[in-house]
Amino acid sequence: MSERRILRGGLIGCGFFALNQLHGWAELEGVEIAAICDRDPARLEAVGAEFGIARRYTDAAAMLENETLDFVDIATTPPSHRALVELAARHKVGIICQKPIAPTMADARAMVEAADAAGVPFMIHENFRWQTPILAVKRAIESGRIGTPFWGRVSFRSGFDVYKAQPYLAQGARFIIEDLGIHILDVARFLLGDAQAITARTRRVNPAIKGEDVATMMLDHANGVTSIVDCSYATPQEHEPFPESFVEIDGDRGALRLTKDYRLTITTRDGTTVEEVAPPLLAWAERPWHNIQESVRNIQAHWVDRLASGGTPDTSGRDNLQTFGLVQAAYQSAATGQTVRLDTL
Ligand code: NAD
Ligand code: 89Y
Repeated sequence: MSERRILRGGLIGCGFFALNQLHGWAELEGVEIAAICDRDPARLEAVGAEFGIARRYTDAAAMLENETLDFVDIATTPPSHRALVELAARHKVGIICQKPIAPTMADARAMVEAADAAGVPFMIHENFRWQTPILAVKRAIESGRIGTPFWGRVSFRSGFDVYKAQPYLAQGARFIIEDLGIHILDVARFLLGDAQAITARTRRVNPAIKGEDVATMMLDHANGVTSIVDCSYATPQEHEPFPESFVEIDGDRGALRLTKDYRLTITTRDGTTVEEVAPPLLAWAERPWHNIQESVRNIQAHWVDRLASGGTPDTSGRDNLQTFGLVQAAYQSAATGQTVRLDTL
């Protein structure tokens, strides 16, 4: 029996969220982060020392030139994504790239084409669908207990101060749909199928930020399901739910609800069951982020499996064009007041 070779990854961008990615990789067998890169030398040194990674670069091109890697894990902010993905494609290594894939649809399409032309796997780090409670909802739908879904809602409403750890979120012309709504839209696709059109309304409530911090969206799914995706960072609550997503799905035989503290309730004409579907608190994780942190490890394990089997990752760059298309269409709809079909983008 042959032992599987240890996969070698290079991580680009050692900022706030990359620390979760480094912890996640450190937990997984069969993979190691062999080198790291950040254009900020101080960050590079601090993160290299914390995770015991000696091979450090301030330039991604130099890292790819000097290291023999199986893949790169791009954890920078979106303006750098396209150039880094194209660089990695030229070096013929697998590519993981953080969400949002890019600033524009044209960039996103070019990145997918670059990876395809190079023949390398390309996965967007779209991790929310890998959260334990969301996977439990998916299994509940697939069990058939609520029958065929006809309506859904995925909701994320919070007053948590996200600007403290991610100050750039307060500075962009676009905020909640591009940063957070993108995950919630992806969860809606994951649970209810692809959507072909979207109608969106947005608001900025917090005067200290530039973009929108509230969005209400209605999706027309290809299978006839209608869903609502609503997001807010302007909603303080008595029991702050950050970063829980709540889900409501009605089917022709019953309904399910994922509510606060990870309670999954399923009601049919035969009665109601309640299950706790909370994520585990990994050794390196911290509340309230542990739900997101566990999903990082889960999506990384999926990447390792798909690299080994040669299969396409579930959240491939091509798949993500659907989620990113919903983001772009939502902004267009909010600007024009019209419903926007994805095939017009
Ligand atoms: P950050 O600003 O804290 O870190 C980004 C780092 O990348 C910085 O250290 C910067 O110096 C470095 N960098 C930028 N361009 C570079 C380049 N060309 N070469 C090398 N280094 C470069 O940002 P962050 O908050 O960690 O966010 C990074 C990405 O992660 C964003 O796309 C964000 O949306 C995403 N994110 C995802 C989740 C999730 O749950 N999936 C959560 C938070 C953030
Ligand atoms: O950047 C965002 C993300 O991807 O998940 C939560 C977050 O950190 C703040 O909205």
